[in-house]
Amino acid sequence: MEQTLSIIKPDGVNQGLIGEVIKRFEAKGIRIAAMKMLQMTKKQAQGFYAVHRERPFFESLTDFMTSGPVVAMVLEGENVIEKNRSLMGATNYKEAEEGTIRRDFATDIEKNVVHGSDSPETAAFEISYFFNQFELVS
Ligand code: IDP
Ligand code: MG
Repeated sequence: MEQTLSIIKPDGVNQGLIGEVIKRFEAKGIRIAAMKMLQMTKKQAQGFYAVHRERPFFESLTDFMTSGPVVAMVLEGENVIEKNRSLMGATNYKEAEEGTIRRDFATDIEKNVVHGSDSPETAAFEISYFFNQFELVS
């Protein structure tokens, strides 16, 4: 059984999309193994997105991610990393397929509603960044 980290970003929470996003996960048979709402500090966001620290959008991205509360979730299921990525849609919502979360609700390449781990290695790092083993219900 695979696990991945999902985050409903501040723009998603602001738009009132927590229920909508979770509904899409559950409709696909994805199980939620852990969930919490929090507001990231700048340091926490910089650490989370450390792989992007040399990118021109790093400063803006980490400001955005700390601008309001987020909902972090551990999703569980067969092939859930890829399943979640396909529900999310492409990074740039203009290139995302119809019916994806980003195509339906993103307003900007940065403000794209959801985060999802992109590999087993990043999933392991990202899950442990927000959750300890006692917070996971398997
Ligand atoms: P992903 O979220 O689809 O995995 P990444 O390339 O990992 O996309 O980028 C992380 C986040 O950084 C994106 O979700 C988006 O919020 C932001 N981002 C990515 N590319 C750009 C860009 O070209 N301009 C502004 N923000 C970007
Ligand atoms: Mg990514």
